[in-house]
Amino acid sequence: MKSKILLLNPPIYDFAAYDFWLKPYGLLSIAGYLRGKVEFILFDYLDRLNPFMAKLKELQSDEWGRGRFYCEQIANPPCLAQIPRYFRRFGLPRNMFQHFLTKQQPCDFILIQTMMTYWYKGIQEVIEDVHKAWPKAKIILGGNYVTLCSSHAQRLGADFLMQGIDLQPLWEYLSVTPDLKQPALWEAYEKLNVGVLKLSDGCPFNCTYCSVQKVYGKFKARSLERSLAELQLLVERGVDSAGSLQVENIAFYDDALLFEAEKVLIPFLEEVLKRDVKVNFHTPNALNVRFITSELAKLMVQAGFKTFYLGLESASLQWQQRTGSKVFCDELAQAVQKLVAAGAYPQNITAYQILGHPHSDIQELEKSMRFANSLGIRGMLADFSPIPGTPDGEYCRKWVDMDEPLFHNKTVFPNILLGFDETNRLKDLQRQLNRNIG
Ligand code: B12
Ligand code: SF4
Repeated sequence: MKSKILLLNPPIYDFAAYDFWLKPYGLLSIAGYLRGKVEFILFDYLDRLNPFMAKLKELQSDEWGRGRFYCEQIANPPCLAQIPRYFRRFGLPRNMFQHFLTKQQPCDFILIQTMMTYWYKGIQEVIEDVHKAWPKAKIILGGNYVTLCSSHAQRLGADFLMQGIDLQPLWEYLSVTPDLKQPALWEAYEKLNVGVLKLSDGCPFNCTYCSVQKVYGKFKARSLERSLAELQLLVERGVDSAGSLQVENIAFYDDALLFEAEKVLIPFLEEVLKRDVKVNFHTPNALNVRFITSELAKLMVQAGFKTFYLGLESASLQWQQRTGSKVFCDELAQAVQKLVAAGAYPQNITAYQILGHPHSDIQELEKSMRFANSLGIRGMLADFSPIPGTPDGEYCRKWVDMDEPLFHNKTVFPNILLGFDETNRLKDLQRQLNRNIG
């Protein structure tokens, strides 16, 4: 008999959360490898197409499929009591899941997606509910939090932690042989309007604030054939009974989407054009502008890329060199020119800059914001989240207890480092600068 698995994407406990093309992609990928070999059901607390959220007007998607989550205000955790912001729980109400559990026959295994390290309270909540309703079910955690904070995660009461990216221990625990050619299990959703793709793993850079190379290693392309099969699945999956396309937006979760483009992204996009696939592509995870050539920019625009998020972080050369030299200012300026010449709209191009980095003293953030603005594109402040095990994250032990993941929260660290007033001043300035961009 096939075992039965519940796929679970927990709610988010945070000061802020927004559906910026958020999908539990690790979880769906694991489930895809087991397609046909086990029985699945999915409960996604963050699915905005669930009728409970879909009916709420204020949660409607914007033109690219992003939007707000349903949320409830809750008390700040005691260690964050000093942070002058409201703490909230984002996602479907808890009693919906409790009711769901009582309606179903218990599953053998529960696979839970973990994402930001500082979101573990949502995992605690769902483990508590599963334990109560289905005491015999085996709970498995995998993903970013488990990988970066494994000793903390061990205290949550799960039965098995899938740490890192070598999945062999998971297959042994589940006693199934995966089919690694299978795409993610997108059909687990009844309705879908946003999809995710990842054409590669890892990154050739090793920025001092980032964990990617430590976890995934250097850049490695995924199978093009599998990515194309996944694109096909998403596009077909999105056609409703009336024949209209629902998956209109696809976000890339790659860390280095443009690296070795001739081997990875270019062949993929050429196939997109050949198959006449009509979707909007987005790059919420910053692109490295160093790799944007005029030809690549043209191909991206032609294939359907609509929003471009570019990693700048700081315009200070000293800061850039101190943190890994992933990008320099002239490279950003040239990339913007090429994208605009290729037909991208400047108001859809955004440069990310880190707010509250521990080396802010040499970052010249305000000057950097004005520099990005002078290129005619939008800026977005990416609040710094200190990550344990990275040089910059470890340096933050000077200010916070890094063994408590709540202190990795991106709202918390900039507030502790710079203070509430300065953080707000910089955010206001960014809003003001963006006003003169289309
Ligand atoms: C996509 C992404 C985002 C998306 C959102 C993703 C989401 N659904 O929430 C966006 C762009 C919005 C985003 C935003 C941010 N992000 Co981000 N993001 C990522 C990225 C690239 C992938 C995460 C992901 O979806 N992984 C799942 C898929 C893609 O992984 P996979 O390879 O298929 O998974 C393998 C294994 O991990 C495992 N696995 C994965 N999931 C599961 C689940 C189960 C059950 C099992 C068994 C196994 C398993 O199996 C897979 C097979 O090998 C990671 C970096 C990375 N490469 O992991 C950073 C990362 C998670 N982000 C990070 C950061 C810093 C941020 C920001 C704070 C940046 C900023 N300042 O704005 C914000 C925070 C947003 C917020 N609201 O708080 C940090 C982590 C920070 C932290 N403290 O946890 C990371 C690790 C990058 C880094 N700099 O090191 N991010
Ligand atoms: S380029 Fe991006 S993904 Fe690569 S190490 Fe630097 S921040 Fe991380």
